[in-house]
Amino acid sequence: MRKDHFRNIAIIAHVDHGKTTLVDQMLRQSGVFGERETLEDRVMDSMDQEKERGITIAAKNTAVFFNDIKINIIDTPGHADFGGEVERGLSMVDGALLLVDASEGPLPQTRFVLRKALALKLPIILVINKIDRKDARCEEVLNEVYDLFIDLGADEHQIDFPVIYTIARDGVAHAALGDSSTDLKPLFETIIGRIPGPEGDDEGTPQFLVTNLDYDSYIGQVALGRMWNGKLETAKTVALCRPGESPKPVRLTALFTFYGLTKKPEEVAEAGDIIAIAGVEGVSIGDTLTSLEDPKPLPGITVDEPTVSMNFYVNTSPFAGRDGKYLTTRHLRARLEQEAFRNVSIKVEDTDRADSFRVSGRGELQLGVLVESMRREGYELAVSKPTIITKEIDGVLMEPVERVFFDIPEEYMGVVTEKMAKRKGKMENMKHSGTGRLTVEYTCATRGIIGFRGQFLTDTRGLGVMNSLFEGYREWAGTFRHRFNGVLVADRMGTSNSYAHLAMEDRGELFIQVGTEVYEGMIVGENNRDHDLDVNITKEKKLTNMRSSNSDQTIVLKVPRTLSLDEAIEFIADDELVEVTPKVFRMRKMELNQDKRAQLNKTRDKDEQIMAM
Ligand SMILES: Nc1nc2c(ncn2[C@@H]2O[C@H](COP(=O)(O)OP(=O)(O)OP(=O)(O)O)[C@@H](O)[C@H]2O)c(=O)[nH]1
Ligand SMILES: [Mg+2]
Repeated sequence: MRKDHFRNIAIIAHVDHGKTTLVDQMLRQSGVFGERETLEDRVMDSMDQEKERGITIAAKNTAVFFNDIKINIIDTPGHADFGGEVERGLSMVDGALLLVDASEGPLPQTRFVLRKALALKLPIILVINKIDRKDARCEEVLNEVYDLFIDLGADEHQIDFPVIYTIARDGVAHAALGDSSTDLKPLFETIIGRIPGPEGDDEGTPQFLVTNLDYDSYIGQVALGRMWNGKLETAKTVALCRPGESPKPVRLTALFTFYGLTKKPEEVAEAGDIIAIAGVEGVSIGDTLTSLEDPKPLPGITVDEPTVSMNFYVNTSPFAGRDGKYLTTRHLRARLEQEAFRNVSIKVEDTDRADSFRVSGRGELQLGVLVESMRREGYELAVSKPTIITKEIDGVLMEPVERVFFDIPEEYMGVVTEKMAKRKGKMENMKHSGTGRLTVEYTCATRGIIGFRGQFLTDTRGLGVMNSLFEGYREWAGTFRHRFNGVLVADRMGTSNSYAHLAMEDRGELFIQVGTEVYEGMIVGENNRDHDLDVNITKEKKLTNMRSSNSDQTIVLKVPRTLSLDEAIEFIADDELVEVTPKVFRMRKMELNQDKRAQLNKTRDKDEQIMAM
């Protein structure tokens, strides 16, 4: 039975193409807010890190009404690292709005999300957004999107998509460029007209598939998903089914449907709607809630495999425990397990060390966001450099490969070519845009891309754009260096001073301010040379007489290079860690003791020599 009073849609796009901004306007124009209510911009980006980073990290649900039809909307993230959120979001809906920036056109993540939507046979509405941009090129972009559909093997029916032109920021949608529309009505009408209502049988066996877990400060732990069939009622006992386990009776304490930014308590939830439930202990993603008498579980949820992993350690630095609340292995384990539980695209495993866990995800940003969340919650920890996850297929060692897209001013082609060659990248395509810019496409081992983004932005003075898309697994490309310079390492505990800072200026570039407390093994700067150097950054100037101390006053020190936490994680090498506490982060050698480190280096050099023979 088609339930025509519902529509379930997801909004998908490459990062920054305007999804969340469009949802703002859909909320405003559908009357779920009072006239006077002020809405902050991108209100769905409600997490602190989403606001700070200006990107969506977690998919979120909302619902609006148009002509008495309830439209459940899922706003998804556009950054590739959060692709798992898109996959889960798409599994709940009957159609998708594919947003494409009117100037940038389809970009790598447009391809990823469209491929996922097409595989689920979802009808698509193309929304060409930001048509107010001076450099908008709607017609070309439309053609590029057609090409993309064809390239992805879309069938005729799918290619016959409607096109809407929008200025999401102003809340205007046009069915045809230049028509007189002043609001989003054409978009709402197209959603109602072109995306079918959900199929579902209210009289059938209830089937609610848990697709997302969320924490609500009022309600506590909630499970989100779609009612595929039947009805659910509060205070009734139902069966919780998990693939591979026998059904378990559970009682629902509360049911909610979505309405604007709120969850509305309901007695009954009907087939076809997207709902949230509370009160079911231990519920996890992929579970089905169904009838106890005649359980009909749905197949669980699968998302793409993780490609990158990082080790999380208990903080063992000499400064451990100074500002954190949660310090122990037990704390770390509990928090990481909670993360894997809430987010199926993250996996947590034990390692051969009791105080460390291997955490795997889709990319370094996803893992970086987790580290940042943990420090804000009061955890102390240390993390290693992100490494890629290799696989053995038919006895051959395989590694993940990305397709990397650069959009750069022509003059930076040289430096990009050189850097990509060092990373064993292979140029696949190059196009002149005719405006002094180049688009260049490479395939490159994921290993080569980790830690490259920061470098690339510096190399192109912030004028380059870099995007990458997971391509698949290829044969291991052999070893190459990740960082070409060594580091300056503090050789003792103490406080850095201006005299020692000045003395370091010829050696390399410092990362710390004068007056920073350091410990033996802590990284204080980048060496100009390719090896590590132990330095005394606490060394005081011996005062020989009064005059020389006067000359101290004229010292002008170079400003140290400050790295963000993300940049520090990108920067460190295999034998280094980033120590993270709620207040600070520091880079350090894994082995703090300089004698032991020297010994390790000797053994490693010898191994390398043997390997080279
Ligand atoms: N000129 C112009 N800018 C827009 C328009 N719509 C959105 N923007 C801007 O584009 C930027 C990104 O908007 P978001 O809504 O955060 O994009 P998003 O697709 O949700 O981004 P992610 O969720 O991180 O993938 C913001 O600075 C918006 O103000 C538009 O129609 N015209
Ligand atoms: Mg967004």
